[in-house]
Amino acid sequence: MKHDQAQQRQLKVGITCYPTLGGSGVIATELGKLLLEHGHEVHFITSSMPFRLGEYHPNLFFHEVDVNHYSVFKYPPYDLTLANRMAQVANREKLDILHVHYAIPHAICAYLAKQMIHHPIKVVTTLHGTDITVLGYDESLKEMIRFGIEQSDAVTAVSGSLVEQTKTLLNIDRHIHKVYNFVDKRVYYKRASKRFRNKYAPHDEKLIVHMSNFRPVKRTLDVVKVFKQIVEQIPSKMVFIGEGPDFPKVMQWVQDNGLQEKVIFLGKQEDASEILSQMDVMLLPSEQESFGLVALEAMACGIPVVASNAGGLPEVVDHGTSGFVHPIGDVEQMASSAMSLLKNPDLYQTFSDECVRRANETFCAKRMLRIYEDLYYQLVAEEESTD
Ligand code: GMT
Repeated sequence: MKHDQAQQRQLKVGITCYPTLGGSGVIATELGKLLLEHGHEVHFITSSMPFRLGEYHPNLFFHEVDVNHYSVFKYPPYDLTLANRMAQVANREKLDILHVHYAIPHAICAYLAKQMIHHPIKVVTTLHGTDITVLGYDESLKEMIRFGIEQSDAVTAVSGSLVEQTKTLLNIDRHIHKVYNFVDKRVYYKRASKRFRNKYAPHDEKLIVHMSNFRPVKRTLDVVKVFKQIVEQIPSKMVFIGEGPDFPKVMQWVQDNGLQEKVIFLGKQEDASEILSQMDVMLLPSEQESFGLVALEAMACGIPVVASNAGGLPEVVDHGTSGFVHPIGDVEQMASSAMSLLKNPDLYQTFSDECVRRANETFCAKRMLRIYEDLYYQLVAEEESTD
């Protein structure tokens, strides 16, 4: 079958990701929803229901990977159970594509599953960052990551920076497609709601936001250090969304610096779109960030981002037009850039407009869907032309 003939038909796509809170799970889930809207059949093969999956759809299936904790095993065999489930589902449902998010362990599970699948199936692996930028340095896993990437039928990475890092670090020659993350503008947009502002910023204080899982790579202490400089000059409040390992350190720092009344900890929020759209500036000073999906979500709501220049962040935040990027750890410059926006309403408005334009054009969800869809069709057509 030719490429354009293959393009006519509905595809059956299996998606595996870590379904809990986190950018990779969000992207995998949102892609699944877009594929459904385009008439495809989508099978999530995951350890639990992806958290943003939404309402019932006749072409949507969820296959739970239920890991048994047999006492003979010291470690629960998630990887093997997942590979077995992938093969079961693919054989029964005649899946065309297995799209896995994260090389380790998901690309390896898909490779294993493929050996047990009785019809041609193509494996697409999307790299999100930690699998390369952290695990890629681990000698006990490096060969396995390289193997997973080389054995996939197609590999994508969420930024140009991640493509380059993967090739260099793992010494990989094969083509890796750069497919940026995306944002759904029906969810992330400048809203009229003032519910958050009315409660937390009744005197029109500026609202600075940071959203993450508080892993050390997020450098959350830099966030409060930047905020301290801002609040000394501009009436403002700091809003933290999320929780994680460095959370206690941040709480302690806030207390030691007498900022308790100025800092709001909201904890994990399943849908932060309404809150984000009422903020003024986002801070994202990460040590590593292959893309920075939260920055894009903020931009789509018209919120400029002040970030570090780590990984893919400079590809998302265009320095000097939609936000600012500064060297990792440079809290002085980050504070100064944030204040230049907060003190100058005209400049702020220009940046805010550019954020929305950039989020909706450069990172348009429909465009990214087309790229993934074309990749699937190309792989299926290759297979069918060899039949
Ligand atoms: O940043 C995290 O700790 C979560 C991680 C994940 O698995 O969701 O995020 C990674 O993937 C996101 C979606 O592609 C990217 O936006 C994040 O930048 C990336 N995190 C890192 O590179 C540290």
